[in-house]
Amino acid sequence: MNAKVGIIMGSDSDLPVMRAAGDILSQLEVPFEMTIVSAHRTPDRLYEYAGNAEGRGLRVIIAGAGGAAHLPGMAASLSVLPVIGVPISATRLEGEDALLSIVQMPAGVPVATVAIDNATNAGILAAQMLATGDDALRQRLAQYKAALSAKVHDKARQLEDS
Ligand code: RP5
Repeated sequence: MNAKVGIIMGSDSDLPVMRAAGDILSQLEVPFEMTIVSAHRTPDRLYEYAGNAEGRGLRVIIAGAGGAAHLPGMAASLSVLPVIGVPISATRLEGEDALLSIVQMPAGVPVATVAIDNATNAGILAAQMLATGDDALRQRLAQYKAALSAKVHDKARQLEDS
């Protein structure tokens, strides 16, 4: 199946965090692709990737980066696809640098930013965007949320009974 979500990251050192976005998309049966695109080390590749993303059938881009994290913002500047940014804890500033860099986009060029290292939420948000036009996916998301809720009820019961 053709990828609907493009997951990109600035470095292979981001993979341990970014893998979680792919895991949740697999669970929700959303086709995705994953690769490395560095805004600073491979700017030409970034222009090519973001410029061709929509034409290749992608509908959402998830971009993870640490430090001077320009990848999500630049991807957003080069495409009209929604971009979800994942700030990665990659430096001694533990992701606060990336968070501020990603979230502080100028008016007109938004990036939906999730919490530091929370690639799972980026995957869920991407699926929710796609689900606005996909009833079956909407159903799978509703089941996912119901399972989260059931887990909390179970834990509450266990605590109360202990
Ligand atoms: C950023 O610099 C990457 O997204 C990564 O989080 C960080 C460190 O990259 P490496 O030096 O480990 O390749 O561009």
